[in-house]
Amino acid sequence: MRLRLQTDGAAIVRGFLSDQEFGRIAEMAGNGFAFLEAGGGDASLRETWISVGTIWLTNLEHCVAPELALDLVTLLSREATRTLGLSHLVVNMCSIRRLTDWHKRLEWHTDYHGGGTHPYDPLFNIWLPLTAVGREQPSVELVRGSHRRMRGRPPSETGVYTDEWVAEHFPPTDRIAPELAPGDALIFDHLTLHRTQPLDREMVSRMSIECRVTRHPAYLVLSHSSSWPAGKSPPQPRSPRARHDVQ
Ligand SMILES: O=C(O)CCC(=O)C(=O)O
Repeated sequence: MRLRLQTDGAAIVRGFLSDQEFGRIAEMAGNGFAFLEAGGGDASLRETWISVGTIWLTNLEHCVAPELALDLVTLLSREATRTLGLSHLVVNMCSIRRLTDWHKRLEWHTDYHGGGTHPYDPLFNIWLPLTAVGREQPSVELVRGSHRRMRGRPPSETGVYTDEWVAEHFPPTDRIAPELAPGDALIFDHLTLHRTQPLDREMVSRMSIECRVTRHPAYLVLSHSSSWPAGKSPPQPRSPRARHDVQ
């Protein structure tokens, strides 16, 4: 089924990363987690890794060579702009996740209500699996079209919605959990309801990047001002790759 960002609140972009880009990123992410596993990092860096299995993108420079971490930010910004048009990568809202414990999966939520992204509206999550997902390893399950109805809702206390609540408000046929290959991207609106895809086994092992990109005018200005990292040109929209897929 073909998804459209505007109407479905989600889109799949096959081959969002080239094989070479994917290899570099997967290696860097693996090295970041290996650093933490070997006891590296200060208490706050280790805390998010231990509690939720993530490294904030702003902390990656403490886990791998800082120039590699900056390269990753540049690459993600460039690919986001290439795919979504003029946009700004919200680096402090991006993270790398390694899911090894099923109990640390994420329940139904929207990034807007549960992830603190509402000040950046409109915002999209470019979810990049660094492992094939949807069969052996969990994909992200989302409710197609939910972004429209979720917009009017006040922020919930916990940001989490129960399965019963979702079943009551949305037809089961609107739920999708795409199969994605390494290098593919699942892009979704920050108002789209989503969770870690449930699988009928407890063993999981997957890495992914949550890459949050805003189109809020104030941040677009920022992306194209002097605040861009010294020596780096801001990303320019190039001939779009499959842009029609994500309208
Ligand atoms: O990695 C997952 O399973 C869920 C990702 C997610 O909820 C998010 O990126 O907001």
